[in-house]
Amino acid sequence: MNQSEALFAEAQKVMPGGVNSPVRAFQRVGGNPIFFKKGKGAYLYDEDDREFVDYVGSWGPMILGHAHPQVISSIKAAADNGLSFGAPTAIETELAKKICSIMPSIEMIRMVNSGTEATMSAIRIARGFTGRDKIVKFEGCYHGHSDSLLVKAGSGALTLGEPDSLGVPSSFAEKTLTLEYNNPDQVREVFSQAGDEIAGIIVEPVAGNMSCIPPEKGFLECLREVCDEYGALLIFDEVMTGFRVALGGAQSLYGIQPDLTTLGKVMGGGMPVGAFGGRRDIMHSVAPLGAVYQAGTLSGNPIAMTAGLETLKLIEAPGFFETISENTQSLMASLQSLADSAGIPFTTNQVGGMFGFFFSDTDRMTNFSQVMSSDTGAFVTFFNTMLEQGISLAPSPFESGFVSAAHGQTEFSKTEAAAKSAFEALQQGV
Ligand code: KE4
Repeated sequence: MNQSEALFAEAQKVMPGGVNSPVRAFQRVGGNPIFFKKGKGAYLYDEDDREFVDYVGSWGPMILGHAHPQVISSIKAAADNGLSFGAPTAIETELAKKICSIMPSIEMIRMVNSGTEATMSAIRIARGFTGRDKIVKFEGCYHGHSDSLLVKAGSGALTLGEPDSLGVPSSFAEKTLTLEYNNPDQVREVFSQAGDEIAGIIVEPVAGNMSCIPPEKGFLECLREVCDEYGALLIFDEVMTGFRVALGGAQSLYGIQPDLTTLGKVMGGGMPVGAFGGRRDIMHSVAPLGAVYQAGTLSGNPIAMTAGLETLKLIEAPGFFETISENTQSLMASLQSLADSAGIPFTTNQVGGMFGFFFSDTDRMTNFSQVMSSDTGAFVTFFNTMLEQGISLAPSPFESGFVSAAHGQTEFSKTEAAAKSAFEALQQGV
């Protein structure tokens, strides 16, 4: 028994599934999760001192790579002054201003402690601001685990085959209309029937929780149009895409201005941080200014703000996103070429430093049903063969992968060599 196996046995005695978030449990890929003890740059090190090239990046936050020296030293310095005061601090305003300058659609912002809190709050604001109850989301999109949004959700819910969680009152679920991603006709049809009851649309502008599915041309534009026509709010859930697919997120890439944006992951630099923000008139409805209540003990705590601010300062460097995007594109092209050489049906999607791959002969994956028709058994073989060779991918076919600024040619060469073996294993029907 190696260290991870021993630790997992202990963890399962006191935590459900031995984890603090379901998708980490390896239930979809078999075997035991690996217990890591250290990260540095593009690498993670497990309790048996094995080294892995990491493409999970803590599910997105670690765009700089693990333990970036400037982020770590800034946190250490901030910690010397105390961890949390439950009172306003200057650094909250500094980070808020920086985000508003990077994403102009955000005129005001509220810090929270997770993406779930951000999206849960944004939904409440949309309902409070419009006086309407219904919300539109898309199948395979995941917006965290608040009741209204755990309806046909992606990510861990989909991984475990439970896109609709127990414990969500039917009165909540019936207020959530779930449509097909990249299907503007269906959106227009639903709004023509119930547009005046819909408080808002929440969408991942690049879906990352049914693996990576970019928006087809016209899809986001359609969402903007129907929200304008029927007085609903357009909420871009950029928890994953914000500061990831581009500095200004997907809204800058596709040129669509949402009414509200939710953020997380990269903006915390690895610390627990989320945020929601948008039009000033809408944000004025948030307590203590307005009647939509939202609060949080550790929201905006100085340590998390320090990590986030340092991270955003570093990713503003000229060429940062161009390099990551080129590297990711090149990695996907290499994997595609290796799969083609091995005769394995395979296709990839990539936006900036975020990517997805599918064992399917569909040329371009654009929606949930296509993803569900891909060969998840082949994914499992590929995942485990890569892991055995020291390449750590997300343990689910319904998650995106992430390239950091710390990934370079050495790491890509290791990845490509491992992938060659993995595709050959699939070819031989291992
Ligand atoms: P958190 O509450 O996990 O911080 O954020 C929820 C969330 C909201 N919106 C989007 C687009 C997200 O991707 C997420 C969380 N992402 C998953 C990974 N696909 C978190 C991993 C996990 O659940 O352990």
